[in-house]
Amino acid sequence: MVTPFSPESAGTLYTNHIAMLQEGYAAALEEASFDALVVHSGLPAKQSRFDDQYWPHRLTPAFAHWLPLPSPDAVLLIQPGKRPMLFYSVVEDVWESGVEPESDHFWNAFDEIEVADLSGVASSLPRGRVGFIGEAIERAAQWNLAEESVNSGALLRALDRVRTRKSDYERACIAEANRRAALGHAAVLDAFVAGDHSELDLHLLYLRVTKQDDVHTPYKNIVAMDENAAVLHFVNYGSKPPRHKSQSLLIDAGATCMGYASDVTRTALKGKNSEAAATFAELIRGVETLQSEICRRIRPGIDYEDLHDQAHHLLAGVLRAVGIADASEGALVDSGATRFFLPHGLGHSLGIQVHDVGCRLREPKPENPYLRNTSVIESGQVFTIEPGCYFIDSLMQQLKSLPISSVIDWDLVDALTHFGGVRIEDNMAVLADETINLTRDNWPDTP
Ligand SMILES: [Mn+2]
Repeated sequence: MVTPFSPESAGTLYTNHIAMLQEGYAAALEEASFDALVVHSGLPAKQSRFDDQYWPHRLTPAFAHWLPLPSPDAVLLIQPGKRPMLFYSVVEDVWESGVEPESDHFWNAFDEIEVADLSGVASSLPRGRVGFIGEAIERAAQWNLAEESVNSGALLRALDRVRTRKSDYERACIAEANRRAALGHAAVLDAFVAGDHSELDLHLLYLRVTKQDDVHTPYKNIVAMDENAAVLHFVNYGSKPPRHKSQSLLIDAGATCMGYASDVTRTALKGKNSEAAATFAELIRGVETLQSEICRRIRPGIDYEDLHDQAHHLLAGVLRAVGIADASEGALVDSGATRFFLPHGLGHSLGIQVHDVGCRLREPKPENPYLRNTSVIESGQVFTIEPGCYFIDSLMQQLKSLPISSVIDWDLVDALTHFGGVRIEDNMAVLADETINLTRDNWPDTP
């Protein structure tokens, strides 16, 4: 069990997190031959050159790694062996207000320097090779930093590796992000079963229960009913409740805590009074069993891609069990048939970014083109496990043209197409001697 983050209990966790970053960043700087590092928090980005609206500000991930201060144009100076320095300016603005951080546990870790404007940062920079990370590269130019020091690939790769090994503080943040998301999922699943709601209704209900504005969710909620569940990233919510006796719902939605994301998917069905609905219910149970079996197999030292391949073998078993395919598991996997039902990867690294960095160190095998995690599983990693099974029209048409199509019950596939598909996704934290399911451990108790 990981205790979810709270401002009151953050003290030691956060101190240890900063100590880990000091060490990790010092090693990364040495590896990439830098003496110090400037991390810029980012600047508001215009949505279009033809308009004067701005995207919601997203912190530079390396900045968020140190502190959850949601301010644009702030600067962090990191020097091995020294306390990190934080520069920021308070701008009086009649149009905008600053965003307050949700918790103030982090201030003591930095030497804070309030400046009139950031041009003064240049005089505080140490001698030697100073790296710059951030999107606002005009700032690097203002401070006379060498062009090759800006977002250096060697440094970013070294820092990405630091990002894959989560501290206890980071696991607590992701646990709390899961607790928040789980409240929303539970409310949406209850509402779906109890009444007639549109996809838009359920999306808004999720935002309300998780106390998030749409622009603050870690990614755009996927709320898909029936056939829409076959669109892997469906976000064009319908505003009218569907009028069928049986309905499926796929909801893939997360939350954030201190800049850390959760990423959770559930699939539900109501109205099981048809043969096809009963089979789809069986398919949901099959994917759930598959998913928990894969979660059970997570161990340090295993290739994540091997788990992905094992998920295809288990999926072949599910396809056989529900009557979709009548061939051996080996034949269904080797022919590529399972890839048409499960085209995406088993999961991805999770942290500050919902598709976090550092776990796709090599290309996956050709049959797994969308796999975002090809790492060897290590203690400290946090990643998702999200197998699925879908009836995607274009992929079913391709499958029909292969010899293996003769073992598929196409009448059953046609009957199931109405339900779109299934995906079940949890967030897993790997420790040396145990693996923790941050999603299920933080699910609200059913009254
Ligand atoms: Mn995911």
